[in-house]
Amino acid sequence: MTVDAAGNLRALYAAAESPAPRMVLGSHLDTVPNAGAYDGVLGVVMAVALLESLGGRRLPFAIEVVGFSEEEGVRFGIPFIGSRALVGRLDDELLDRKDANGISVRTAITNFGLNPAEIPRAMLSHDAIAYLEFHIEQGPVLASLGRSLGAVDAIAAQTRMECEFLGRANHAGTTPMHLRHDALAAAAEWIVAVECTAHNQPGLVATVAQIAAKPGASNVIAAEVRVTLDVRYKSDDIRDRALGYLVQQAQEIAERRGLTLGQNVLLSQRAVAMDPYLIDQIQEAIRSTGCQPHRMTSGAGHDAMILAEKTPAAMIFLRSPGGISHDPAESVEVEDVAKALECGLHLLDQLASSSEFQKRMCRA
Ligand code: HGY
Ligand code: MN
Ligand code: MN
Repeated sequence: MTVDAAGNLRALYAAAESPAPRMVLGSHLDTVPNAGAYDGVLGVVMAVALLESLGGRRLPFAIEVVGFSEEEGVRFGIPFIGSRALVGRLDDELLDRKDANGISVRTAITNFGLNPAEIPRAMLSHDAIAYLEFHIEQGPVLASLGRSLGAVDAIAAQTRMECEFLGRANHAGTTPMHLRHDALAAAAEWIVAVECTAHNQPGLVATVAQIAAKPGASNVIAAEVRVTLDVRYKSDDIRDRALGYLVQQAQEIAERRGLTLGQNVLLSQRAVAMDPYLIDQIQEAIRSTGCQPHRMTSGAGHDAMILAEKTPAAMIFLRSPGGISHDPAESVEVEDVAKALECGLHLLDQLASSSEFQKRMCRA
């Protein structure tokens, strides 16, 4: 196993003969604050377990397992740092991005004992012909249908941004209500408007989950409030339209209250379709386990949407009991993990003997 310059863990399971094209299996190693135990890391562990299940058997293609170093975007506000390195998008702008302590991605990589200058060597191998990711669904769909496994057909578009409501601090006891430019009241009005807008557009989700108010004293009217916005939808156009409307609402609220508005887009990720052929193969493999597959769109973002820029990508979802994720109550059913592994073995055998996959191997 090696550690690449972006901190991704990487290991190669050789093919029956070399040289041979490779399939990549992986997911992310990081997670969110107060998280569950499965988001990301389950996919890495399942990739390793799948290789172990081969019992030393070799396939016509090699298998590279990747544990991505950073996918959530918690520390630096911008996600997919690990997988961007594999598609050549871990650029200087992102490397210069700083965390809350003023430490840049570049410095964090160096402090970890790696060399940012070697990031270009982390690129996905040119002989990669597929990327597959096992991941918990993180939502209620499979559990509500009583299904163990899902085949992801697309990953929703998402935008993450920060908005700043810039008002004026003043004394909480002496400033009459009609003379205030209260940044926290403005942000609060907008947060309710964001939720209301999303409720009115079926399938749209919009979340304000971080808020920071300055100066933050209980007897001082807030001068500056920074909030984050996360907007997602299965298509780019509706996501874009909703985002435009929400920003316009923020501007209208700020103007009406005599404030100004700052805004900064942290991530604008288009919706990404998974590879149709791999989706079909996954559904067939799920059926081979005796399970009924469910084809579905992922509301959560995944490294597969980044890898899809360079190689056909697809995902296998495992049921999330209770639909809970990004919380310690996140779980998986042991029998679903067993079914997913069985599905993975069927899938590898299907691809190893498939003429379409042979063609893709020849083109690699
Ligand atoms: O937030 C997400 O889309 C995922 O957890 N990275
Ligand atoms: Mn996550
Ligand atoms: Mn994840």
